[in-house]
Amino acid sequence: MVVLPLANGVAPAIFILGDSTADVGTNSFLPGSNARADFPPNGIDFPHSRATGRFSNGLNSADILAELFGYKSPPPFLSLNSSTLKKRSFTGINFASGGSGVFEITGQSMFGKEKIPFSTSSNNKKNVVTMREQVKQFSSVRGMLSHTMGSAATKKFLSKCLFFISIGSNDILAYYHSRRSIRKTEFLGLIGLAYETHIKSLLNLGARKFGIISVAPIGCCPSQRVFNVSGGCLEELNELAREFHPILDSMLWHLSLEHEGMKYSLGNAYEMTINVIDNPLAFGFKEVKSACCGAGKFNGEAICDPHANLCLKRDEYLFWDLFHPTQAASKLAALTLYSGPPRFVTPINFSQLAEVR
Ligand SMILES: *C1O[C@H](CO)[C@@H](O)[C@H](O)[C@H]1NC(C)=O
Ligand SMILES: *[C@@H]1O[C@H](CO)[C@@H](O)[C@H](O)[C@H]1NC(C)=O
Ligand SMILES: *[C@@H]1O[C@H](CO)[C@@H](O)[C@H](O)[C@H]1NC(C)=O
Repeated sequence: MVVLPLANGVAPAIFILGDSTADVGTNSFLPGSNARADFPPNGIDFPHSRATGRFSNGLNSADILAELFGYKSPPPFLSLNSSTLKKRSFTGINFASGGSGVFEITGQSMFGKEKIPFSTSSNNKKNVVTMREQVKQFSSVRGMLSHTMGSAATKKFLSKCLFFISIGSNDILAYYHSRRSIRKTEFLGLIGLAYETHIKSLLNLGARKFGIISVAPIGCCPSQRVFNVSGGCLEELNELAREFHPILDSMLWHLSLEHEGMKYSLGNAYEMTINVIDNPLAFGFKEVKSACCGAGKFNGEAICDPHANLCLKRDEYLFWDLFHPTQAASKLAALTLYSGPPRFVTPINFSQLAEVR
């Protein structure tokens, strides 16, 4: 007889997939990865100032979302051994890997978000866990649940679990900074299709409740402002991010018609973030252009490492490093996803997603 440890939350478990915006230390387990943050001053505001591999001064949005649902933030899949994996399968696991993208190739050989070129030629040292591999890892978790509970109970269990996905920035960055051999509309169509493939795989594995986060105005990241002589956002990059949202919206809507019991909530990271950049003071931010930690123009020309500049009032900054938000900004984002209005999250917010049957 198996007793399901139903946590305080209304959903029995939370599974998180995606890139560095949701990575809680996955890449620290990839010895060959260049996309990592397991060194100070990353984590300076984390308990014991520990650098956990999060691309943040403290927590990221995945952590805070989990907390809002009454959970401890799910640990990285790669940190689990056979016994902890079994236990965690019932409460939640985080598969997200910094540098990964919707496309299999993103983060492997193209210009990745972490901006460090590397070679894929000789060895099989992994740089990232790709989205397809993350889904595969979840599939092994499902196998374990099935083995323990039987397939009918697993189906029922998974239909109530929440699946958070935050991915796409790295694909768009890679496309923008590559030779762009295909047209924009074609690129957006392809990324939509590839994303749909992942969601369909998860649906086939029993997932039903999706909390999806679209792409933020990545043209406003310190690392991208550097490319604008006037110091403004890179408009073309923002346009790609903006146009990605309706593609996700229609993909999810169509899938929800085709798959019984599918529910979703789509966070508009673009609107949420632009709103803060346009009215920083209203949200308690004083600096929305420069990163707190980094070097060069806007602190956007080098990663956050022990040699970087570090700001004092981290909560007044929107950006922690050249690409990623501070803990303060992540907190705001998570709260907006959890209980925000339709301008920022549709057709329902994340708290409603958990409750809906
Ligand atoms: C979203 O979340 C809150 C808190 O759960 C809920 O009360 C509210 O009705 C929702 N907001 C909107 C505008 O849908
Ligand atoms: C698995 O990890 C836990 C916690 O990290 C540890 O206490 C336990 O001994 C490990 N179990 C096995 C089978 O390695
Ligand atoms: C650079 O920023 C300005 C606003 O300051 C904007 O008008 C312009 O379009 C941007 N240039 C590029 C190449 O995105």
